[in-house]
Amino acid sequence: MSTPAPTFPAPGTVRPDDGRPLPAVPYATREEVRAAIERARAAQPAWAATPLAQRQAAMLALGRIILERRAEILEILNAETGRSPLECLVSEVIGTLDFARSANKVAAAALATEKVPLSMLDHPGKRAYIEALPHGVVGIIAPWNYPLINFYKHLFPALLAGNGVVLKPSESCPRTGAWLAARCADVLPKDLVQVVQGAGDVGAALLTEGIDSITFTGSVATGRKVSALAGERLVPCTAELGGKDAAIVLADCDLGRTVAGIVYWSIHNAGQNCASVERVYVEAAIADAFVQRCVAAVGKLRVAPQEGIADIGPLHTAPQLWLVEQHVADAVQRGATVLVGGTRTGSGWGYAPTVLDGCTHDMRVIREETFGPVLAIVRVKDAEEAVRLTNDSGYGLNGSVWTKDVARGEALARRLHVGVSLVNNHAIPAIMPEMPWTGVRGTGPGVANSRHAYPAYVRRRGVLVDSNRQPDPWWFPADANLAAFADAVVQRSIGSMVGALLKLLPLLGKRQKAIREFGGG
Ligand code: TXE
Repeated sequence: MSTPAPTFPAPGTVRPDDGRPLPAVPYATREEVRAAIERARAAQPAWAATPLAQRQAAMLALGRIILERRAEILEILNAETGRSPLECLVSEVIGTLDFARSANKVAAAALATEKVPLSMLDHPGKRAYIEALPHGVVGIIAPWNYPLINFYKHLFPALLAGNGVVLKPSESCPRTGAWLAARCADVLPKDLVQVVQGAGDVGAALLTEGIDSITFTGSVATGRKVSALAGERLVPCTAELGGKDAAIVLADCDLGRTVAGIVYWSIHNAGQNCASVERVYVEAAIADAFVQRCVAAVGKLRVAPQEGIADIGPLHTAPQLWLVEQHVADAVQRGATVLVGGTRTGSGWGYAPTVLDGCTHDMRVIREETFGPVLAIVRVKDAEEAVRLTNDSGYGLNGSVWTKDVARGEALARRLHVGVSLVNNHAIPAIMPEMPWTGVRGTGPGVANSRHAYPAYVRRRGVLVDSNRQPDPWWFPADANLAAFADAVVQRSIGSMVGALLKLLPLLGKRQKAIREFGGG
């Protein structure tokens, strides 16, 4: 039973690392949202008409200016997330230009016009192709856990597809989105990228004020609301929601590397990663050794603020800190043991990296998205039990298997009901523009990255050009020759081609003559 939530400070007004105040950022009105969409829409047609190579060059310029002016964004990210500048650099900024380069390659394939192969026998004189057209103006609604990456994973492909964009940062980290919009203004056509600040009502206003497509990253509850409103308005929507990722540790794993990898992917960004390892299923045979090493490793981690160098930051919001404490308390109440951590750090919304042993399937820390620096360990008999428990979840983003027997690991990982299966690693496809980032169940069907994410940015148009001077044999009038023609077509499909063709050709001439007469000769 969870206790009622206390009152929290207004989002985005307190530094997570030390509690110092941050100036409030005004929220947009509905009219301002509409105006922002219209400004982007006015700039979009000229942008869509520029050659793809020019748009690709602009993406490199955007990636470059973000890196060149990284000191500014690191200071903003440090203030809004409480992470050390080094952690902000490594987790969100360092890969920007490489991401743009890869996004350019994915775009070249995803936006290429596809020629449709047609049988000249069935479709004489016809040619057809499928082209990709921008939706118009794409809205990007982002959460607070990665205030920059959660924008540019959609921003680059949406722009490459020829769209205008409206950014809607989380109310907890408005300044990062504002800075990103300013960098877009430095290198892109005026007004092409807009930013609107505010909370849920401003996010909802994007949909009611005319956006042409929406991409959403955030909680399951809000993802459902956004998807429902988009559905009502028949606006394309891709929603990437929460996760409850599991890592399965087999007895034959490389223990040192496995402990280091799982501690990283569980505690990275203070666990505030939709694909953080939230549950570890370890085979009983090595459980004691695994737990001891995890405790030793997690006990060494430093939480910002620590003279510019720290392994992780605090929780980014007060509600998140409170939720993590609720989950840990529930686990302890149900029999789990806190082996390290389990308390606030005493600075800002810092929470000590925590290892829970003896977790069971009924605990909130195993069933619900904790989204905090908590490594919850469940001891299992064998791999089969681990797979069963992993799949018994309301989420399905990543799932990983850690073993020296890679072939067995791959077979087990592909039995997990998830969007991304991994062996001996976790979560890294999130920064690979070529790999689809997607999930099942409560994680939502949305896709980020890869050409499979492109329905959020483009619609497909089919084009068919008919240069055949003869009418199609199926047109009016229906007559005895049509019946004979249809029978010969069936014979051709199920029987001998040659026999059927000998019947078809004379009938074809009769049909074409009758149809021309029907049309007046
Ligand atoms: O998410 P929200 P929050 C999970 C994590 C966390 C929980 C809440 O478990 O505890 O979500 O985080 C905008 N129409 N994740 O509160 O509410 C909102 O302004 C349109 C997982 O940040 O989903 C913000 O910009 N927009 C996730 C964005 O949606 C609306 C990362 C996300 O807010 C809206 C973050 C509405 N009705 C949190 N209501 C992940 N998958 O990585 C809110 N918003």
